Amino acid sequence: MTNQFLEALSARILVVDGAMGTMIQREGLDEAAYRGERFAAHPKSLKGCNDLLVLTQPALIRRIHGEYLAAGADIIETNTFNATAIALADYGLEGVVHEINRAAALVAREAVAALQDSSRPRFVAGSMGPTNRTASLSPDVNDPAFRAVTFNDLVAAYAAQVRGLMDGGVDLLLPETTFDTLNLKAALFAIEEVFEELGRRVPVVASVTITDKSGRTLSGQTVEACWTSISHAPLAAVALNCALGAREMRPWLAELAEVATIPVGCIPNAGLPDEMGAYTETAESFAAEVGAFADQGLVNLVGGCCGTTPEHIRALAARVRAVKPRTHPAPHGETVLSGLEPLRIRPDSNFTLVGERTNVTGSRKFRRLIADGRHEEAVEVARQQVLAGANILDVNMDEGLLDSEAAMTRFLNQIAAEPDIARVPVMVDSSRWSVLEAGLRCLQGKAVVNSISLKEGEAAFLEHARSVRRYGAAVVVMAFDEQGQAVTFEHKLAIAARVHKLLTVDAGFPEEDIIFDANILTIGTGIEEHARYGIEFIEAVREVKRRWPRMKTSGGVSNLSFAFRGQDRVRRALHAVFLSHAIAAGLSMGIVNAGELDVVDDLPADLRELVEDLIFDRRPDATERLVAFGKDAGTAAAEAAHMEVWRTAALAERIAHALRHGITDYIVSDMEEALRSYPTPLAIIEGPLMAGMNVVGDLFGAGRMFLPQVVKSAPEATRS
Ligand code: THG
Repeated sequence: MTNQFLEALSARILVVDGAMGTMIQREGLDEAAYRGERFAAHPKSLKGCNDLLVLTQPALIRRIHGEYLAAGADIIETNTFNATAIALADYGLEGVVHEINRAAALVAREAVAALQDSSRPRFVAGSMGPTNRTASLSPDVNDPAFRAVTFNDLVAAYAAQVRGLMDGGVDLLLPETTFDTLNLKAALFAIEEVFEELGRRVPVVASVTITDKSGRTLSGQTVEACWTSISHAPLAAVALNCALGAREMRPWLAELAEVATIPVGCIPNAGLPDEMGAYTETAESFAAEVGAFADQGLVNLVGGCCGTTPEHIRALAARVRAVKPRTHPAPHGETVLSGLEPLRIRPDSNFTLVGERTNVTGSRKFRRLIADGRHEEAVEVARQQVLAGANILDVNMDEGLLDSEAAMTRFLNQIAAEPDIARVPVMVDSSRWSVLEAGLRCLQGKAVVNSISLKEGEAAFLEHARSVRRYGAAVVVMAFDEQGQAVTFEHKLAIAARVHKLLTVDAGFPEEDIIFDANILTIGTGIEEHARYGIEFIEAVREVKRRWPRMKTSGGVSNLSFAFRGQDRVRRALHAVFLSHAIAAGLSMGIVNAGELDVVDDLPADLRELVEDLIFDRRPDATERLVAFGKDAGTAAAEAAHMEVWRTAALAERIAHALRHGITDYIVSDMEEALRSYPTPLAIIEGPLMAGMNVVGDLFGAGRMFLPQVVKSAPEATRS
């Protein structure tokens, strides 16, 4: 279907109108003017309620639209910035939401119809402000998990606004001035809901506000993280508006223009307000600043926000008329998730670690903390996982005695207030859809749903998949179907093929947002049928990667070793060896105990052989031999002996070992010895220290060491 707005947007730089508020302010309307006849007896003061003017002073609003159109605006915005039940509640006007939005669209349409210029089409954009409440932040300093508005409240409020705007005949919708991406995601969710309800859609442009020079939204996301959070929505364009003036906006506009695979807009204020609150940029300087962005190929859409007037728009429209619009980059096909910051999983990326400890079924300690309401200590578990190198946090509240939906909501809201945790994306882990959905409603970032499957058939699977997509999350799909859990290579691949087709063809999922989990099942149980579980997983990963290179693979690594509970050294060795083979086969990510990963090359040869015998089912007595090793290794004396063998090696080797493991216990004595054996301190740095770091570098380069392990070795090198 061709759409005039989309055609115009691809043909030239489009100009959006300027501020409505500035123009209304000039009129100096009093209380009576706001009320008109109809609201003369309204119980609350209405002065300042600009959105009401489409009902009480429609001629004024129509005239302002006309001035912007005459100035050369291609797009005029409806006077509906605050026209949601949430924002209008301040005035006691929740009851006229539909009416205001419909009337505002009609008034704007009339202004377009009255224009004596058929040289090009003009468009009416339904303006949808952020509301006066924020879904990702707590207004209560004593309770970081409190929210004054929920995702569902916002969806309901926005849906009502969208119905009114669509009823009035807008050409596009413009959720704008986003300071919290979760509010915007709710707006986009509501828009899709109403489009579906009406069986009709219009293009959508989303606009975000960077509030300060840190380049982040008020709710803490970087520009790319925010773009990632909304990249699922079928947007016609994405823009930055408001807050900073054009000059201060430049780096963030450049960042958006770099990553956005759709048209980009820039709708700044008329500069930063001075001490009196007045906007200082003249029409000429404003047009020059924004015009420069056009020259630099950064924009497809320009316009004015607070403080701009028809003069600003006239100058701007003239300035960009002959400038070519930006060409946007093609979709890159890479998996990108986000918390406050983006997580890009590129083909050459290192293995992605998903922290497993924030799971009430996977950690006794975490379960206790959640059950006892020790929220702050529970948050520390998340922090530990991220500090230990987790790139994503798996959060699971599936415990019979818990209200899992409430526990999920509370915990996600709580960690949202911790910048060093909220930095990373969240994987919402539950076997219940209601819990997954509760989690998605708390997350402004692009999250991962863990998991859905074909267990209950295709219809339920597709319904959940479409819903996940509307929330803007990636999805883990377990190798499970109507027949049950897939244990063989063939069954796993058959499910992967079905899942791939259903998700990409029927549910509109991009391949890179699908994470296939081929089931890491427990080995070493003594049951014959379990012996090949490790092999079947690794081979399935290899084949999935070969057939669908953009699809990701994952697995719960600690499942593998449940049979060795209590024998930590064996469990860790199993995880390290299994992971090294699975990663070599193409495994993209794994749910692991971050901070408890061994480097496979450091395992003693005998243990490694025992572990490989078990994983690759190389001998029938592999389990018994490993259990026997585990019993011996479990004794305190054996642990101590193992720990200290490396201390008997030569100095250079000891330094290399300490570097690899981040062991700081012997720095002083080793360095004293080095100072005696090497001619100068520089010789130590250039000799054994460099050699040690090179080993770390090589292991990392070969994918045999993970970033957190490398980072752990860095302080050792610098302290030396
Ligand atoms: N695939 C997907 N999601 C998953 C799994 C999977 N989520 C849950 C699980 N499997 C992955 N997470 C864990 C977390 C902890 C443990 C295992 C898997 C674990 N816990 C210790 C135990 O049970 O022995 C408990 C230790 C303690 O209490 O401290 O091993 O496969 N998609």
